[in-house]
Amino acid sequence: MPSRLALAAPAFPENFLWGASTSALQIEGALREDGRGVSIWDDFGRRSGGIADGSTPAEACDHYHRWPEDIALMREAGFSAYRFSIAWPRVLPDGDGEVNDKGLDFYDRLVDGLLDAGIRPMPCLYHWDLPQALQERGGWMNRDIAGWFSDYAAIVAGRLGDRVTDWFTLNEPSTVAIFGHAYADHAPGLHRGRDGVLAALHHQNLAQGAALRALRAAGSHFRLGTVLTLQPVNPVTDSEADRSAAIRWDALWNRASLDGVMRGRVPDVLAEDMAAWVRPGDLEAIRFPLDRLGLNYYSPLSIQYQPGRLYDAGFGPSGNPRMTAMGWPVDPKGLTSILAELRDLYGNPEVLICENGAAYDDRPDGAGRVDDVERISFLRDHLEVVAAAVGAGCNVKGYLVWSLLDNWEWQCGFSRRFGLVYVDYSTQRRSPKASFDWYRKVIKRGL
Ligand code: PNW
Repeated sequence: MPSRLALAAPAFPENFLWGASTSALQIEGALREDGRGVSIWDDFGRRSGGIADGSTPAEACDHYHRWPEDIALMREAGFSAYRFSIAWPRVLPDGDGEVNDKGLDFYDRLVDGLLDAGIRPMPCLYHWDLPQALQERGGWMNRDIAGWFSDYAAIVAGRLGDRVTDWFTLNEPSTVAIFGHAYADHAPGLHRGRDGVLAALHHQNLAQGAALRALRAAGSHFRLGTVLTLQPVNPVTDSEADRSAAIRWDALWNRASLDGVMRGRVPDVLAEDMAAWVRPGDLEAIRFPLDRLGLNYYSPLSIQYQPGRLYDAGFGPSGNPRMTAMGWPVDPKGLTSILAELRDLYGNPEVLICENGAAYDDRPDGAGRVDDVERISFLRDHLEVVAAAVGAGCNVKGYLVWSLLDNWEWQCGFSRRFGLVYVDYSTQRRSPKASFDWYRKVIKRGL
């Protein structure tokens, strides 16, 4: 007879961290309250006309006022960790100079509330809401931003560092660089091509290195990380043109950030162009021994040769019929290969999965329930991969779902729902979806 053990569901280590992630701009609202300055995303939609439903993040989920209710939801789900972001313009309305204590007070209350609920706060210092005043000085294209960002990091650590030990610096620098500085569908909405992307990548790397050192100086016991979105990049065909386009895209999307912080290196295919931005000593300043790597995983990418696009590379069909409402293919094996690569080629760093999740067309039934079976399958399939990777020696220490709440999904506005909790934006009523109950059970009893 087979032993019961052999049939046991995939297991997660003790002390595995469970929770979810959010970001300030996507949930807080209250953009004009308590002295917050303007961010590049506040009015981006109106300026660019590029937000799918014409909405703004002015109210979002009103988390700025409803955070106690949101912490109660996390507690109910049994979270042990929560990653949120700190809005730079709440802390420094002009990006540097005068500190706005009222902005810091909000995060003070939030951190205390989380600790009271037994949930570990894991703030990320930059999730895309750059102070507009800094954009006017060049933003991520100005090398001085390394100093602006590390000063901001030191201020936040000075205020919260007596209670917060886990810190992340940037969220997805490659998304910021490419979507914000070349494709223009993210703020600041620039069409600056290669120069824009490489400058923004390099200056984010520099800023991250400077901020990590400032945080280390503020707390030798801090656990420091940064958050990258890593996607296996597959050429659409086997042609030489598609394969070399995929190598260039992999360098831009994954390696410029990953090899920067982990190895102090610029990927070969970018080295010549990047040389315009790199000064002596920069690569040493970028490399940093992280305590953990934050990993966001959504899907693999299919890339093909498209002359005229950024680095003559563009998105092609994945051929995968299983897709989320974002049009992203569902492919948990991509996560397997990223985790194996971090183990085999990058020294098996400690990894916290900081985002994984899916948007679906959720609609409450007559009783107000959302039976989001597709999200449950998505999460289950990815968690099985995580459990298997841990069994295969990958150093994954936790898993955070994107996202706790439905929220303001950047250029998609409110039209895409990623939450474990449904939000009715006319009343701000929160209703846990079926996936919320499912996740609560997984946290308690395993898969
Ligand atoms: C991440 N892509 O963004 C962000 O960190 C979140 O704020 C966001 O809500 C979430 O994923 C869902 O979109 C991404 O095009 C944006 O590959 C774009 C891409 C990936 C992640």
